Amino acid sequence: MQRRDFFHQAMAAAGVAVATTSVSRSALAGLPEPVMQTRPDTAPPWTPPGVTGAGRPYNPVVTLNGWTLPFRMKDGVKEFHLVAEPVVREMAPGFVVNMWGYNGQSPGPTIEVVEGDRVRIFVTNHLPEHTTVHWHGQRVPNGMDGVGGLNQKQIPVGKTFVYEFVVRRPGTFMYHPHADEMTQMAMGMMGLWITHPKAPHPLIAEVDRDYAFLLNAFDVTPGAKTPNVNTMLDQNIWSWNSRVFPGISPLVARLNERVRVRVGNLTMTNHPVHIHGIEFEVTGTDGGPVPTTARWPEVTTDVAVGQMRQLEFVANEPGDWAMHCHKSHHTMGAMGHGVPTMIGVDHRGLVQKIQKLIPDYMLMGERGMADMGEMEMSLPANTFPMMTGTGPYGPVEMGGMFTTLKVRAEQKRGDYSDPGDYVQPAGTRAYEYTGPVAPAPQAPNASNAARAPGAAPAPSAAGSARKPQGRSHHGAGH
Ligand SMILES: [Cu+2]
Repeated sequence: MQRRDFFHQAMAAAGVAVATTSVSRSALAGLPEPVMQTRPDTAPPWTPPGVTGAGRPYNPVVTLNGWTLPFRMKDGVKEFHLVAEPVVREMAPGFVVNMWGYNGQSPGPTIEVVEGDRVRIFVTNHLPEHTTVHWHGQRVPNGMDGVGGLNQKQIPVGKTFVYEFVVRRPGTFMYHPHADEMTQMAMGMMGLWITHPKAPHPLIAEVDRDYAFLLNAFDVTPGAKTPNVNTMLDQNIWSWNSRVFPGISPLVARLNERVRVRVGNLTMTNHPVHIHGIEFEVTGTDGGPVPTTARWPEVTTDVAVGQMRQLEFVANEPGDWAMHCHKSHHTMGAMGHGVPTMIGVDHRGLVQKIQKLIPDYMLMGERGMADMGEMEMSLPANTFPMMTGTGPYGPVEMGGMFTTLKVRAEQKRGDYSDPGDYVQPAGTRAYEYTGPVAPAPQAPNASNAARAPGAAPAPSAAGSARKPQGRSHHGAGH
């Protein structure tokens, strides 16, 4: 009963559901009761309240649209219970995907420990096939490294394996299967692992806010609910912690707080993570803290496949700042491939004719793609718009790997709630010039693509503006 009460009290505020089966004495002696998360909201930071042996106090991480897995102490060992299982993840409001994950969600819960801890992780396999868990980046005994066939037998369906090791290195790590990797990661099996230093560390700053998320990607045909697992590079859903904007929580900071953001990449391509409004330094990787002399200022850092990056900055510029992957097609929502570039192509009169044959036909991108942000598209039942999300000044025209960094003077310390839209001081916003305009000079051979909307098309319009349509990734909206 004590165990149940502890979990209930600790997790009630975080919206975490504890399995409702009763706990027998034998269960307490054996497997820790699995803790399940039923909601995709960002859970408040979690620390083990009053647990003896839980290590020195640390400032816990906040996992974007995720949560931290509670443990129990048993004879000085931190015991966790991961359950690998099919889950249904809400990637954005109205858009759910059948995934595989851990303890009710994809990604799985963040495991958060202190350097020097001995951990024992029970992994129960409720997937339809075997699995393993690899503790990416950590120093572990060879038999605990989780590569199926090489380090251990894969965990059969229905069985529970135990991993046990001492956490040797502080830093930012991940966990994921090393069994049928392509399928299991394409289905969303992954999680974060954070190890706090056991003592003040010269290269690891004490920060006010510590955010963490994984870059992941899926290929979900618009209207479908299950990812295509054989897709190698052409994923169409680009997500952070299996969420897409506007379903991704903002990163919130009080003015002048020091903020750390831990980003790991388990997609099949690299992601240049870009933050507006401030400059940051990469203070650590999955290999460890970066020496101070090896750091330099950045506003974008590339996170390659299988890498982790720790970004740190002082949030000293108030506002709502965009934070996104700089590959522009990664801030797009679901869309099919093979869409030709239509800029400059004159469609006047054509749409109505096509709609007689295909009622759903929609003209895409005659003036660029910005119109898509406000167009009411008729969408298949289970997907999200290609560009989505609205700011105080209209459509944001981005989806996918995008969120905001919200810096406020009035945000309270430790308050992670969304402060709403930033109110810009008077006279500090871009505005329309309404004075006289001289005719713009034009180059003699100006491209047809640059003509003003509504202007008469040049004779070679369609031929010159359309890109070849051979391979799908030459399409505009890929
Ligand atoms: Cu990207």
